[in-house]
Amino acid sequence: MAAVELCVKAAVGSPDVLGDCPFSQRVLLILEDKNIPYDMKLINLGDKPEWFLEISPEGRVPVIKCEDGNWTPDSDVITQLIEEQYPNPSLVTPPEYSAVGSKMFSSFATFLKSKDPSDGSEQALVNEVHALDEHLKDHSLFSRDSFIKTMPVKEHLIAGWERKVNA
Ligand SMILES: N[C@@H](CCC(=O)N[C@@H](CS)C(=O)NCC(=O)O)C(=O)O
Repeated sequence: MAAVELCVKAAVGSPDVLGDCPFSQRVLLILEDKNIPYDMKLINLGDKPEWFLEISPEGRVPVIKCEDGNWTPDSDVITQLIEEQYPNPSLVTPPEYSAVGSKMFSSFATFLKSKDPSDGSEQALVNEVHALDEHLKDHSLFSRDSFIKTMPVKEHLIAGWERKVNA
């Protein structure tokens, strides 16, 4: 058994397949890119096992167990923990790229809330998306092995969101 164990979301309707949780995917990508061996445990969030609720009382994934033997929830905390325990290769964004996409969420939120079509919020969002698009042309993420290996299939992505959209 690997030193690292990770609970992630199983696909809705296919509990033996990796599902569509961006927080789980984020941690999987980091483990893959750092070449850290891990055991992945798929959790059916529609039917959570007792042992899982004991290690994750809020019933959320991802939850990770590293070499210290403790289970840790939350992808932000897990990301920091992995970076501390496995510093090489570092996945910290180089300072020269740290601004790329950094205003994506705020510009999207401002655009969505805007009631004035001429307030520039649409253009600000377009500029931000364009800058990220340009960056990705030279720094492709989506063709990386780690990305392909941890990507949920389209059907499971739709199934994962369907419940929330139709609720
Ligand atoms: N802040 C948490 C959010 C984790 C989260 O909300 N995960 C969802 C799945 S994507 C979950 O476990 N939801 C519980 C459920 O659906 O019962 C993180 O960054 O890890």
